[in-house]
Amino acid sequence: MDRNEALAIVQSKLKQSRYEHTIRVMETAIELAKKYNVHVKKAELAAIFHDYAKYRPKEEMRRWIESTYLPKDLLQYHHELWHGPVGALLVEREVGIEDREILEAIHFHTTGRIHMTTLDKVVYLADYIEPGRKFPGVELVRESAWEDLDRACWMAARNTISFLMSKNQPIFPDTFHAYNDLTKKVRAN
Ligand code: DGI
Ligand code: FE
Ligand code: FE
Repeated sequence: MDRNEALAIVQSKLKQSRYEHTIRVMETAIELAKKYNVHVKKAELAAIFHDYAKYRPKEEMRRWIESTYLPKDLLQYHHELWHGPVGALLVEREVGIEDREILEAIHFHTTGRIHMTTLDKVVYLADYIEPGRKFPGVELVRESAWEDLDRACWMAARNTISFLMSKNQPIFPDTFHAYNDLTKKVRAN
């Protein structure tokens, strides 16, 4: 699928501001993919579709999780965490993308996971550092992103966990798994 066809599909599913975020994630993911030798077209497509399910009604997402192979423990956590897994499912079913690496990068883009692939990391980090993001500490992550992919993802995971803890929010296990796994990699370097 080419870029313009993919963008036209997501544009019909997203608000304008979210579509503009998607374009910035795409541009950032392409640059990261070139830097870290990831398949550029896979990074482009995964980035374009990463928030595909962002505006699905909560009850529809709940039904997809209940009725498919998606992990049921998602239902015990905030519905903000559902659009990645449900997005991967719907991008396969509705758009016809079958590439597992792309679908997994979409699935795990919010939380990360243990043993993230380089494509997972590129999409996760592009979503975190795209130029429209204003999180506290994002500038340090942006600087690391062009030097050390694992370190930058580790910083993003750590910031996300700190932020959620400061709000007394529960943390999804994959978010911890990503952080723990990246901590080992960062220490090893
Ligand atoms: O969809 P985006 O807004 O572009 O970004 P995203 O998919 O990274 O979603 C970000 C939201 O997800 C943000 O509000 C923090 C939240 N989040 C990430 N990990 C966890 C989490 N929320 C909870 N409750 N638990 C997590 O582990
Ligand atoms: Fe998202
Ligand atoms: Fe996003």
